[in-house]
Amino acid sequence: MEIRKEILQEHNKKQIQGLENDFSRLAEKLTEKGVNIQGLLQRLQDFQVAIPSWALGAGGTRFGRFGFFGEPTSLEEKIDDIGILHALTKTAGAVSLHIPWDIPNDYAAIKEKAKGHGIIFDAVNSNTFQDQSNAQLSYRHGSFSSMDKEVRQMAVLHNNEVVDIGEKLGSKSLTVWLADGTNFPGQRDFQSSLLNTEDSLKKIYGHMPDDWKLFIEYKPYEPNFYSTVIQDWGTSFMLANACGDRAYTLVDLGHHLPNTNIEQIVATLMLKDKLGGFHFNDSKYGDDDLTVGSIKPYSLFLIFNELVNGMERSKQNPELAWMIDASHNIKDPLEDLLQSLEAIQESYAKAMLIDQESLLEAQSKGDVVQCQEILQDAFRTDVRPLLAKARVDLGGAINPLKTYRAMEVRNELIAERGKHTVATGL
Ligand code: RM4
Ligand code: MN
Ligand code: MN
Repeated sequence: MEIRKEILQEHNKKQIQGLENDFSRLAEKLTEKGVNIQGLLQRLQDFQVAIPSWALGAGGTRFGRFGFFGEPTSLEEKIDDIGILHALTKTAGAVSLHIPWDIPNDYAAIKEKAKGHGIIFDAVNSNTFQDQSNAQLSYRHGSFSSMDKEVRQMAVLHNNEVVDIGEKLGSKSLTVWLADGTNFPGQRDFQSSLLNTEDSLKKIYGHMPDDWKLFIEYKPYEPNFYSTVIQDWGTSFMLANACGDRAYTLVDLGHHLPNTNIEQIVATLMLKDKLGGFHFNDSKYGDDDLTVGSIKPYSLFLIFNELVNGMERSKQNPELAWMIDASHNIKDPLEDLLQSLEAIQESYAKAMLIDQESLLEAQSKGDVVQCQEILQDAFRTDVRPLLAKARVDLGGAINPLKTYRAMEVRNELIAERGKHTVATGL
């Protein structure tokens, strides 16, 4: 199924007058404050977030999985789903493939399909956290960090293969999330685990083409509960430095212990030009992978403040690879992603509204109250008309979720694909 432009426009027609009114009121207020509206709209329009190929079906927990109806059963159908998101929002113009869950059968055809939807192939993701069905050896006791040289070799070769697959699609980066770690004290030696990991990463880095980047994720716990080899940003940063200039740390919002100051991590990494990618989600406890902005929107805004700041100030830091990394256990995956995309754009827009000059002045005077006022003035602004305007000018929907429902997209997908289909992924 595809979103037909004429039908989308019909839905927009009913809301366009309301939007114009809201937008001009907001634009007037913001212009008075010295905001460059056109610049803001442009930046919103340029902001594209990758959708991971494993997040278009229902996610599960270790206790079970409740499937969602009309899930995509092939990579082609997954790309079509992202096409729906992109047609409605104009901000989901990329896909991040997970290998081996989504290995293309026909490269030319899949590239053609993606192109037709205006979708590019962003970072490719490897998987050494599960044993593959035809594998000779097991990752039970780790992959990059394993004490067994042959297992390490298998993990490196898998990653090299992922790079080769990405190459054929036009991807320019590899994201590594390493699940290696231990469940019990004494289970393995920390130092040699780290050394083995560094060695494996260097081999993969060496295999990458010269214009590729390596993103190294970190996570404190899960699936291992006593120790994780790459447990925090410091370890990732250290490994990235050991690999070379084109290796970077990747921050996933859910990969921190409760109350960690993520915005400060972002600021530090960007200062050192070492932030390569960013995974969006939200959480209450750990790597909950909930809808972006559903639990802690103010934190997200503060993080975006540092991202926006970093993008201005750290010119050597590469353009970030943005991706939603959420799991949809209970909602329609596409609706969930629409909500996440909206929350990301909302936070980004609000962060761009922060009056940085006045903030600096208040900071230098030690006026703590005023500093907070400045941040919260931006946070409390209702920027939704701006987002809608940015979208509509590109041919997207004024209200993507409403339009998705009005068009009965899920029912159409069920009619096309059947009810009890299951997507590959988590
Ligand atoms: C991990 C991590 C990775 C993602 C997997 C599926 O927790 O966030 O980015 O590839 O989950
Ligand atoms: Mn992630
Ligand atoms: Mn995660």
